[in-house]
Amino acid sequence: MKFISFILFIQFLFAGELKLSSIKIADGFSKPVYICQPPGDNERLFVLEQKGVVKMIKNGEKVRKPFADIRDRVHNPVIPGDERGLLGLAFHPDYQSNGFVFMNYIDEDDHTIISRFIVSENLDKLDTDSEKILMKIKQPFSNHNGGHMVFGPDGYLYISVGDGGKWGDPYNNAQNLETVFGSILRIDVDNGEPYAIPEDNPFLKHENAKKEIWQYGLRNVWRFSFDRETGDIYLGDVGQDMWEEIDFVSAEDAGGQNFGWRVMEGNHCYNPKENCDSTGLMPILEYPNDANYMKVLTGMDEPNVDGCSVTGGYVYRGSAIDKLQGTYFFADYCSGNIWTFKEKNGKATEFQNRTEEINLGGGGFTNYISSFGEDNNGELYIVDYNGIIFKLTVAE
Ligand SMILES: [Ca+2]
Ligand SMILES: [Ca+2]
Repeated sequence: MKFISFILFIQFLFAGELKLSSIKIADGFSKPVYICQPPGDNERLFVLEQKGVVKMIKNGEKVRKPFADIRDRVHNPVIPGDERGLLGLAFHPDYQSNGFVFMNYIDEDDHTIISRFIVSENLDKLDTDSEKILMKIKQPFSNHNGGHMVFGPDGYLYISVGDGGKWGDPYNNAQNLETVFGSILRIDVDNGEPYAIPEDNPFLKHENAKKEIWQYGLRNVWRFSFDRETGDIYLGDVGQDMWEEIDFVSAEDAGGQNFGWRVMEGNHCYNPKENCDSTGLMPILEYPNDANYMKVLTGMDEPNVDGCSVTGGYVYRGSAIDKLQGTYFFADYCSGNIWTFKEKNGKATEFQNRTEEINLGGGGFTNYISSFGEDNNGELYIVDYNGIIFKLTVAE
């Protein structure tokens, strides 16, 4: 027993020694915004380019010919700071048998389009003529288009729809269940025409509500994810002028949550500015978003502040870095900061800034982390909007 205690003690001593790093696995992408892997395929990673192209990394090598090119129907050109273009992609859980790929993009007339495509006989090529549009939503403004799509552990497709845009949610869309804006939608793509509403969606009995709504009160969730072990959901909701936030809901509580926007920004009243009804769910974590303010104040192009736009990430469930089990990674698009925490009883614990440690590009540091991604083994990737894909590793 004493010996085991000693071993445990030694392990404890070294527990703090874990040092993370990153390696570049591919570069030369044009404004990449996401990376993912189809179920049942450990050879290929798929990288989304915002202009409307999907590229592959096959057995570690970037493939020249794209998997898909839908530039003919995606809003172009993508100007700096543009929130339009190809924004999300999800492989069907039964992709190996049905070849279904779902994409979320902004078309030339500023609609959000959610479509299903089918892979061609050549498995390295999507049949772009197979497009079947499931949803077409006219965007009132060019920004806040959400765009992320993920299949949940229940097999339903979850879709992030931003509040529609402009500034301060002028139409109060996010609190309005009669519009899909400012929400996470949940649909059944395996039934109905063109899809069905799951029977346990929370607002089915609400007469005028959009029945697709799963959660609401969101400003612009750019990326969200499910913990692949627990089914808990983590959402990165981009803030207005003051606060960026991560929202968390456990798998057993999920459905029907109001995350507070535009009444609240993070933990703070937004509209009205004081004495707001703060019954909206509080974020698990917030950080100040003072980039624009600091820019004016200091005249610096890239002031050293926490950030300006949260990029939601993943709970690490890989096997390569055992000590990271259950650690949630997220980042800020503007400052390049990468942070982690562990959720315990609905609270963020062990919060850490990992930016220097992960040291993207060995010091060739990026300010533009557009997304994280996860492969089938649960290993994590970091997408640099400047065109580079990194993999999270342990320092030698
Ligand atoms: Ca919009
Ligand atoms: Ca909120």
